Amino acid sequence: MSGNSNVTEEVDAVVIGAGFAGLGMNRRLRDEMGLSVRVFEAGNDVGGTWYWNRYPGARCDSESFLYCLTFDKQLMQDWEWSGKYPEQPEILRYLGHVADRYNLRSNMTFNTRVTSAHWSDLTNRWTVGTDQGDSVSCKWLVTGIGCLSSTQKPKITGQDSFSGPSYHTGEWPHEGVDFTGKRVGIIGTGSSGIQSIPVIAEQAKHLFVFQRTPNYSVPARHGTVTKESLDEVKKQYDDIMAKARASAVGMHYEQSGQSALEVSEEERNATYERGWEEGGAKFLFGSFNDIGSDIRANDTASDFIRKKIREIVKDPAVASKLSPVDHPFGSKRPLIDTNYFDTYNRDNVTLVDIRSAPIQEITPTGIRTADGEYEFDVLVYATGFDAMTGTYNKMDIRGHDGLALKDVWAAGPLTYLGVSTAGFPNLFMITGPGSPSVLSNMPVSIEQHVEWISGVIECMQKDDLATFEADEQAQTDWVAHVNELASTTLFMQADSWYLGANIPGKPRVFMPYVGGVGAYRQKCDEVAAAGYVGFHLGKESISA
Ligand code: NA7
Repeated sequence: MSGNSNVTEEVDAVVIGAGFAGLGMNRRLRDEMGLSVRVFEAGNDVGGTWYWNRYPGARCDSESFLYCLTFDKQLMQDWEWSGKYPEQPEILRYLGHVADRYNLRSNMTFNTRVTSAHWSDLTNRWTVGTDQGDSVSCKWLVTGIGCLSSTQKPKITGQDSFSGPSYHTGEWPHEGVDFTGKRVGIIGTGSSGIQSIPVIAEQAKHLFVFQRTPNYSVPARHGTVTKESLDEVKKQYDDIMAKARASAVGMHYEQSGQSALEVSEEERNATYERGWEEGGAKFLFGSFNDIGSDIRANDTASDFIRKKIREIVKDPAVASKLSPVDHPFGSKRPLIDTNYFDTYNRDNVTLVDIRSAPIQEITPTGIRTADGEYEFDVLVYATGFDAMTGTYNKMDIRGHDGLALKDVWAAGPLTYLGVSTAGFPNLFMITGPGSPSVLSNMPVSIEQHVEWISGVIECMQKDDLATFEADEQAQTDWVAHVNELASTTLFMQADSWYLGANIPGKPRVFMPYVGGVGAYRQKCDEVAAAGYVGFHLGKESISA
């Protein structure tokens, strides 16, 4: 017991977040293991990432049938996706259906943000505080807070003076935005920009795209899917998901076993051409196995995409500005699009290169750059997130002796297996830094963590143990392994959010684990089978 008179509720577990992770964890702990659980969610309903990211064109880059929870085979058989890729409204409907179907909202508290979590060595419990005044005591604390949930809006001189509305893609108004007849400015050409620009361009009177760094993108080849093709998938669902779980990125595709350098130029280009026509992740993963590791191989893919940009974009000067040259293909998050480059052939779209002529200020009527003034009515920030650690650092999480997580992570996140941090017992991070997370099809990684974490809790309950904590040396070794693997890849050659490079002052540390979903799962399973080697399992259960 907590012994704290201010405590408003005592439960076995608190779960933070009601996206895929929070829903899956709640179902597992509450319904399958019989624990008392409280879930806190900042939004007013379930959805997580897909609750907030409602910008035009928002959709997932994983194919629909792979982007799902698999704990109930009947759910997998019953749900019908309508498109090749799941669009944001459909994912939100799916997660709403999951919540309804398993009555998962009944122990969720919405519109409530967790602001603090303090561990007590006296009681071996966490006290979780919220912005609504809750103070909940729990034995287990699980974060399902997403990897891209703290938006980053750069500080730009004069931005508060803008007289029209401005929106961040990651905090999009639920009622939508009507751009009809409006002049629109958008800053950012990452995934959110590349998805929203073609859609906004179709509606707006004029769209100014403020681009700092051009990005590689390949066609998604999005479209509807037939019932027959989904039925075929459903017949083989177990096999497909088994392959996805054992794969590098949580998808079932066969990875190519061939080097881009061991085939003729003609054969290589034919392979890229097939990937381009097929679209999506297959261009990267189905073509050659060394695009991510050998710069000479990578150059062939990067050159191919630049050639495509020159073919698609009619104005050679615009094509040149849209062609990435400062980082290898895939070293930033690989993007897939619908009509992105074609959009620059429209008369109502202007590309503004703010690398050569930076933004000087935002004015009441638009943006002034070093080479001119651009007037518009609505401003869109597609400027990304403080990825992977931003949301952790916003909460006051304290472990032993009041140790603050954000201090422990000041030089970059320290975790063992990306799921636990030394000094913070009984705290589990679903898809935390140091796990494959954002380099994978997220639900596959999320469910792996849900299963592994609940396995820990089951074992602790069976043996009546009180505390579970990462060993400092095991953590140091894991972090070194994560860094060492990343250093062998071309990921280190881009200023990406994977490296924290998009946030001024953030330590330059590669945060996700590049070793692959399958290998990572195997490592986690081995750790569990060996009695959770690298963790301390404490016996003292102290009751107040
Ligand atoms: P990203 O991928 O971080 O893209 C952000 C974009 O915003 C990128 O083009 C940035 O340019 C640009 N940006 C950021 N700050 C500035 C400033 N100060 N001035 C001009 N331009 C700026 O975020 P997304 O939301 O698109 O995607 C995030 C992930 O969500 C995505 O990868 C998917 O996993 C889903 P830069 O490249 O830094 O020069």
